Amino acid sequence: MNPVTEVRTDSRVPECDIRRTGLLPEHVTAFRRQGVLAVRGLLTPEELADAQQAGKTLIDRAWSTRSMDDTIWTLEPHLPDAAPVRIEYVVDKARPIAVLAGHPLLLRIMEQLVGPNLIPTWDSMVFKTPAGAPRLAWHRDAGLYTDAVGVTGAGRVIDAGIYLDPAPEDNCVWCIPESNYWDDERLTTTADRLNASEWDTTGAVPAVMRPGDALLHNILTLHGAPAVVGKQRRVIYFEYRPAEVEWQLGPHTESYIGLKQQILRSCVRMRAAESRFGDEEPFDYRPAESFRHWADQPESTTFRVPHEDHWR
Ligand SMILES: O=C(O)CCC(=O)C(=O)O
Repeated sequence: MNPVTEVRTDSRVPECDIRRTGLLPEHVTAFRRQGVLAVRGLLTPEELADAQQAGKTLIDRAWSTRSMDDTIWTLEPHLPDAAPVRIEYVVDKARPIAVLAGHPLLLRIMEQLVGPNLIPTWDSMVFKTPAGAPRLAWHRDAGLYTDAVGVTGAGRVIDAGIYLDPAPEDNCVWCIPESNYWDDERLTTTADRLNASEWDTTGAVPAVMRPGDALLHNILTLHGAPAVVGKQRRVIYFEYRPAEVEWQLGPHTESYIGLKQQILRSCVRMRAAESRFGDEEPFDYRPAESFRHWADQPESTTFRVPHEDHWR
């Protein structure tokens, strides 16, 4: 195999050095087969620093307010041992994260994998502070479909996790390659067996990541993460789905599509307006004509579109 385009598929997740090779057909195939792909070096050092600062500000705010607004804590936040572990709607909460959501390289990868009608769905930051975070049990992600493998076994509903901190083997996401094709029974049996002890990685591979990398996973890929104390790991998750899947199967209502397309277009514009990205070719969002719904909705004044307001 040509070493320049080698896709590793052994005991590690397949990977792509995005700024050197771009996303090659072999990366697409590896992702579709294994349900996971590490995209190395997505962020420039400057953009990484901005995102790290934004992540810090959001976590500091959670600690100082001890609020549960859009924030998940390990325990009731007033308890002394409580720690925040997740913040929702981060594109609305920090401009550098909105600018990140307009990242042309990321969006072009998503266009290739999700298809031309991609829309952003979930945006969150999942993190471990030095105060600690419990194990994230083995799971598939939320918003599943009846007959999910038929809809997206090959991976058109994708979560992109952008790493702000190192994720070494003892503090990274582990995943089971090809579990994206498993039926419900095999999935449940395996997850139950693995979750029966504190941390069992039988059949799994570690997704070791560096700051500025992105880990793409098919939402059907079985994954989890060990408990950790004394280390920081912050990951910004952007999930994408094809608008035609949302339109026909949900989980959101049809009106959600136009709102999220408005936000995507705004993030691309915000990024293009920043002179430091002057050399960059902005992402050209061109869904099929029948899936251009951004003008159907009143112009949104917020980047926060609560899922619960748009469930079917
Ligand atoms: O980043 C992590 O530790 C895993 C996050 C995850 O799997 C989830 O939030 O569903």
